[in-house]
Amino acid sequence: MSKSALKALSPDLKAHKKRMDKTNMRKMFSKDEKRFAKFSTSIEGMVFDYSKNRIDANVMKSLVKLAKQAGVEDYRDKMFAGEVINGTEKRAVLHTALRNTKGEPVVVDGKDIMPDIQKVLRAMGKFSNAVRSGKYQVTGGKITDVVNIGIGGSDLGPAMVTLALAPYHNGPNCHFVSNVDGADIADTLAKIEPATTLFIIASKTFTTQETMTNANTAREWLRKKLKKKDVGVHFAALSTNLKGTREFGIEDSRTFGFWDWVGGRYSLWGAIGLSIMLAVGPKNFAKILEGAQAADTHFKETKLSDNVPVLMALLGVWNRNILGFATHAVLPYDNRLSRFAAYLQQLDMESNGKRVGMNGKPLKYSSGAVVWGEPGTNGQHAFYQLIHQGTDVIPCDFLIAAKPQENLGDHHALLVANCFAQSEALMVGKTQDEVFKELNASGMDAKDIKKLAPHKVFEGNRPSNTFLYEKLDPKTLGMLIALYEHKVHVQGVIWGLNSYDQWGVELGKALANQLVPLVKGDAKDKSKDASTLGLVDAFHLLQK
Ligand code: G6Q
Repeated sequence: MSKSALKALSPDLKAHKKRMDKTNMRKMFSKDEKRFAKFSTSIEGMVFDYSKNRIDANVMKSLVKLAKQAGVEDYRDKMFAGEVINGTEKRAVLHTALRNTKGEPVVVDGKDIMPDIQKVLRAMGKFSNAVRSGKYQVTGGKITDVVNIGIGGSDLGPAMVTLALAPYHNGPNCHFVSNVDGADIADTLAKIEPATTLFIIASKTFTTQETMTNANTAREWLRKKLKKKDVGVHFAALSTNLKGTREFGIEDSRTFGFWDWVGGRYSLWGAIGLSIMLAVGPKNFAKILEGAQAADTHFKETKLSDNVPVLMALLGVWNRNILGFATHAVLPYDNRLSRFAAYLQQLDMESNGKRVGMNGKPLKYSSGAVVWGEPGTNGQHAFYQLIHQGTDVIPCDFLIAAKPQENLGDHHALLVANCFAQSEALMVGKTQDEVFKELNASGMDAKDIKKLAPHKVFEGNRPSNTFLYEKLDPKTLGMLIALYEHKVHVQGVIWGLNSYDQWGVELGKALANQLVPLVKGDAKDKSKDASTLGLVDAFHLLQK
């Protein structure tokens, strides 16, 4: 079992750490000119360089052994085969079926689910074409703006992808409203015309507080601006809850379904991706699926020691559990991936932010790291100081395209140079000797040099991975996302936890519902703690 695999192999891995502590990457690179060749691989032309980690061949051997002993291959096959691997919700986990466009039948409860998936995909394609061409008419004629109202898994994926693929955008303008903070919808409504707007209510359950509140506000807004009878055509729904969509007044012909075996944060590949399809068109959407399918095939068929998502996961476990690094930064040198870290935060932290294993017992080791990040080069002028010289070591993923979408003078060469320089600087650092030499050469006096030198030393030996792809196109993006999905899956298996539930979000939701009447002043509840009651009282006072 996975839990025992990590525990059983911990002494071996800790012995490797001791060995690694006696050297550093700079030395390992200078001793071995083949280090890059040894510790990099590729998938569909995308290079994955993991040579700037505190590893050697023996570390990697033990990590691959860990994956084997943890049952990574077995769990991977169970997932693809539609077995119930989400134990606490008794569900299969089959987002991979959504992109199995040319593949084998996938059977759940004795039924091949592929025909239903294809039916929804075709319906999405037909609707998208009709909207994009203007064949689908609303009160003001052709739709100019689409507003996706959803939150969490029903927002982050489509919002991130639509932004990332801006150069492929040739459909209506897409807006995303997620927050229950009225500012979100108010700012969006201010930008659009009611007569030419389509609202997509994206909610698997069609009960989510934030989404339903925003959906009602959008409907009220339309009712005020248009004739009541015309409002219906301005709505579509993405949901598993047909009763809910009908009650809201959305026609079945504009309701696109999915299934229990698609988790919210894994759902952009199907109906939840409608806003993406409207923006970039069905052909580009198919390319996204194609890229994800390539990642699936690679994950299924490549040996563990060369398997990109498995390597990503194992290096993460090495950094988290053996070297003790608590966070992981994702740093795309691709400005249009500015929501990628936010998307991965949900994918990774909602999946693997768990304190008990599948058996319900507390884990005896750390699980999911804190994931965070921002695009470079902006981050360099902000938080990279801490990454280079802070007391915590932060493993990083750098992402960069070989070809830019725009050919604008030196921009791309500068971007690439910055990206490569950061991982180099993190790895090589700068020794005290080097600092002394540099300052001496600058003519500074010896006393000042002594004072300043410690501040200018870089420890180095700080780990990073680099993904280098040809271009941020739909296929590459689909592949990248799916690789991270599988990374999260593999880590969940190694930690022996259920990556596919999210009970940790429930308590706050329930307490918020309880607090609504208190906040609105409709009820009193003295059973709450003094801080919560104090805040409610202070809120009422400030409102006066
Ligand atoms: C994702 C989670 C969560 C979910 C939202 C929205 O894996 O389940 O982020 O996507 O809570 O839920 P609905 O789609 O049901 O509105």
